[in-house]
Amino acid sequence: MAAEKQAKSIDKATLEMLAKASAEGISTAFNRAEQMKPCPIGSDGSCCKNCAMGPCRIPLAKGKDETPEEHAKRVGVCGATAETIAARNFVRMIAAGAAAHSDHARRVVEAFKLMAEGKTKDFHIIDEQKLLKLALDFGIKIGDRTNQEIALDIAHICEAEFGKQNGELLFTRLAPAKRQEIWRKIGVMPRGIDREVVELMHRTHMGVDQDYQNLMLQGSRTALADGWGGSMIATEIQDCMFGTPTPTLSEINFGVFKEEMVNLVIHGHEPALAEMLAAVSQDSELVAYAKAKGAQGINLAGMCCTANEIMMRHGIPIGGNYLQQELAIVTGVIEAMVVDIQCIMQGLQEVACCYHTRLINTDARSRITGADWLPFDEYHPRESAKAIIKAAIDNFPNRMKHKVRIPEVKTSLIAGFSHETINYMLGGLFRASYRPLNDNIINGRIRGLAGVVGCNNARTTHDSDHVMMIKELLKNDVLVLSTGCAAMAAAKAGLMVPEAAREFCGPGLAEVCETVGMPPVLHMGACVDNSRILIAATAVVKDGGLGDDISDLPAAGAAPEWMSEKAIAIGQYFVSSGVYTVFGTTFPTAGSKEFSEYLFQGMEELYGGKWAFEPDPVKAADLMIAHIDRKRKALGIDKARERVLYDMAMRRELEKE
Ligand code: XCC
Ligand code: SF4
Repeated sequence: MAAEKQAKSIDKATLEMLAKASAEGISTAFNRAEQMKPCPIGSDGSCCKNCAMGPCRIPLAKGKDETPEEHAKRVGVCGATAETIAARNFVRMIAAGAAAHSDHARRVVEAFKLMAEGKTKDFHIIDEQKLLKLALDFGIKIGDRTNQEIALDIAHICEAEFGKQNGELLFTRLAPAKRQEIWRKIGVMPRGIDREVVELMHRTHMGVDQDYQNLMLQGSRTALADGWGGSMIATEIQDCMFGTPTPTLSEINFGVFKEEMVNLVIHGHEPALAEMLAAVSQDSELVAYAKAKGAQGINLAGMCCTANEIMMRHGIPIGGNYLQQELAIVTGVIEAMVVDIQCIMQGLQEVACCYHTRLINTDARSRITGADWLPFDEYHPRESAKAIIKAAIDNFPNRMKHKVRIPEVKTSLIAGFSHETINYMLGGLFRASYRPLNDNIINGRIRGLAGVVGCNNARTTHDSDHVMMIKELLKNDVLVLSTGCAAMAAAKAGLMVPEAAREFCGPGLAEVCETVGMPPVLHMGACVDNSRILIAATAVVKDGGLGDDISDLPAAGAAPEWMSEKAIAIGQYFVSSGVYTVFGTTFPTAGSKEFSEYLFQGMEELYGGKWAFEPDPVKAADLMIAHIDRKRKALGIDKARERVLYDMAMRRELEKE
């Protein structure tokens, strides 16, 4: 019997555009994934090309019966074992991911510094409170100094965090005290971000570190330099300069594109340009110019994490998540797709060529052959943004009318759940605190917390694993915190409105959400904003009653459809921060049983957190729930929970009547 063909997506808009793409002969990641099967040795992490005696490919072990002689043969030319090779490949993914988040952060700090120095007039300090909080965190004198002066000190300190040769990254001080001690004891407290990435690259060079446990120490240190360093710097400085998100109503999916308007999609990760586009897109001169070209106005939408950034702060609608990027162009109404860095498929250019869409590169670090080049000038952001919008408007008359079709699919969402918002929402203006959240976890209405984050992956049904996992968690009273493309999947499935609580949650969680008026899945932002989840987890610890470390919390993390190296870096910093973290789709160390077991078991002894791999999203959710229940038991709050379960059974009975 032929294997059943896997559905490509659960999203109607995506399926509609896939059909259109296929009818128009457009190649997308979806069909390329069918044609290009993953290399089995590479996907297991068993291929090493770290020197020119290789590439060496280590075949899979024969299982338990493997003799020592057979085992000894399964090594590379230099003698590297499957364990070493898998570990080196794994930690190199961490290095790349940490580098990506941190280079994003560095750019944001540079823009912040230009603002503080008065070298650009287009950006300002929007969140003064956060500025002052950062000044306190860093021990900067406030007194009667101006915001600009304080900001400049903050910029210098943040800049120095990248190249710090010795000493600890400053934001690690925000972690629970016990966690900091664990890191110091193991020797993984991160120094400068650049230093950790460089040391990791050195240690994975041919003939250096060949002990997988030792390699993983540097893996953890580098990942922590991301989570409690680069990513956290990005989030905090962005909040200062662009505003800390507060609850915002918006919409998501291709239905946000407007046929009669100039449609501009901003895709990538850094919010500076996106912020400026948002600020000038309704500029009266530009709107008049668009009208002169026959459009009714200018419609800005986001894609991937940039979308999360400007939706969280301004309610700008989201076009779609990672696997929808090529299909957005297939609607035939995108005048320009403006890209900066990360998660931008090279395939976009070929798709753009089949329509009138202009693909516009804006960042010198990230060029796509054939795409237009309109660089973002950080000294003159406003002018750059205007030039880009003008280019989009100029392209409006070139629409190929016969190729236009916008799926009538869009969903409402409420987003903007920064740590500060959660604090305020639960505690109120005068007593902002996490106390009500902790109380509801202790009394069992909320069973636990889950961070569901990460990408889409063309090797699994688009959005399906995210949505199935999240629904299973909600049904079991687990409050979900989400970021990145996972958050967008949840939003498209209608899980980010308060009304979702009644439909999808167990009675305890539903009651809490309805009382507070919040959705059961809290959108916390882009992937760099996973740092917000770390801060929220720390706030729960500090509020008391649930242990004294992140690893004590009834909480778990997951990235069911992950694909990027950034996701591995995120997973590793969650694990190293004490979180049980489940990945789906595929796992990049399967070629080494011993190393995988270290990730799945051994790490827990050191960190109190560990990795898991489970491609079935419902089973993965159940693993998370079982972990949450173990933690509840250890805290002695499992009894309270049992009573609530009884109520749930009663409620089901009531519903039947
Ligand atoms: Fe990229 Fe950030 Fe992954 Fe989405 S979730 S595919 S990394 S856009 Ni960050
Ligand atoms: Fe092969 Fe060793 Fe060179 Fe890797 S480092 S390619 S295992 S010889």
